[in-house]
Amino acid sequence: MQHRISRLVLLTVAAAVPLVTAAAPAEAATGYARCPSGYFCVFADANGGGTIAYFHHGSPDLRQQGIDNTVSSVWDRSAGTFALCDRYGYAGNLVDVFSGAKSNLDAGENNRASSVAPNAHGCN
Ligand SMILES: [Ca+2]
Repeated sequence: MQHRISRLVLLTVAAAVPLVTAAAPAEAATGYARCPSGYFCVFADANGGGTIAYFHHGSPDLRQQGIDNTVSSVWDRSAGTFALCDRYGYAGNLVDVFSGAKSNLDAGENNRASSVAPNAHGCN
């Protein structure tokens, strides 16, 4: 009986995680291949490496996804354009990322994004 209760608690915790975070790490695939179709994906390392976060509607604060000031590559698998912003709350334009774009960030944009806006020129 003791064992059964412990397992129930673990299942509850695991189920709650996706509700707290807007993005979750994928462990099976590697690199860019982890980016789900239809999402805008950002990666902490070049060439789709490292921590991944992916969005339908962006994020006002990339600390929530554990990828603040570390984004080094992107893949926009959505139909729309997203903008990387230097500061929280969609402030400080860095670069627009268009549908289908898949690349490393330029040196001036690397490791700076702190929020992701869900449209072109979306950063204030
Ligand atoms: Ca920043």
